Amino acid sequence: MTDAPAIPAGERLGFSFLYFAPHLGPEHHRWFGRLAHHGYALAELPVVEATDAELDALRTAAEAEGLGTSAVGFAVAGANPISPDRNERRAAVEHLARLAEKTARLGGALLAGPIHSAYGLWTEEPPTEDERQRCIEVLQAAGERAKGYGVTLAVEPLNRFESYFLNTATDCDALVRAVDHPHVVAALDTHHAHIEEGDLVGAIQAHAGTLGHVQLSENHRGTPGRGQLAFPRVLEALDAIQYRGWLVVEAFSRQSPAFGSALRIWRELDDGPESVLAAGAKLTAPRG
Ligand SMILES: [Mn+2]
Repeated sequence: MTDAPAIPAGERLGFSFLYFAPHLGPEHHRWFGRLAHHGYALAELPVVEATDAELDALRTAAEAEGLGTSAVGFAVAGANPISPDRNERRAAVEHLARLAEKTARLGGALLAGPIHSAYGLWTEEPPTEDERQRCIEVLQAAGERAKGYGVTLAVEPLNRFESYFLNTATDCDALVRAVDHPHVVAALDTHHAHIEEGDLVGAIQAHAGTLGHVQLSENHRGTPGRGQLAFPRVLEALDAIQYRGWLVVEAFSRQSPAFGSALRIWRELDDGPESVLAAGAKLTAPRG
């Protein structure tokens, strides 16, 4: 736990570009200016499919608007951290190291996402202790590689419909403690937590020593503040554990139709990007 003074939540507010697409191009650069306009300090950018040239262009565009960057990525089939195949686990370390390198190329210091197990891969069984041990070893090695890039890896639990391996804050906290590497921390996404946790405040308390990244996302993943998430309670609970990291608004859409379908978003959830940006910025605005 840090004794650093609290930076106001509004100055730690970010927006995830996954709202627009999983693979960003020049057509997305204009949104950095809109983030800055709405008061965001950070752009969280998907890096899995990004080329170095695209990362350089994104960094330039973000910096021109005075925005910091973080990255979002995930583990993939063929490089699954929990695979029984040793070569595949080596590939997982390389994949995560490459994501950390891409994060640094963006000028960022944090990569968040489901990096614990390959996204979309199922055994049709609950997680095993062997899988957990493999994950710990891969994240230890990946954390050491990330450290070389000045990047911290934030491990994000997903809800049961997207991952069988890591669903809850308690399990994530225990995993990160077992990894025991200064460049590996826990992440909390309120969308997943809303599904999996009995009590969101309790989940945040369970993270007190390991939480290094937060994504603010509605139960329906649409416009934040227009769903069932009690964001004021979440922010209060984060203050209470002296969380000092980023607060990244994560909403999804059909802006990229294929990505929307992959996320099972079958209807319009919002009134467009400007409305979502404004609603997200309101989450941390002083009340009263
Ligand atoms: Mn998330």
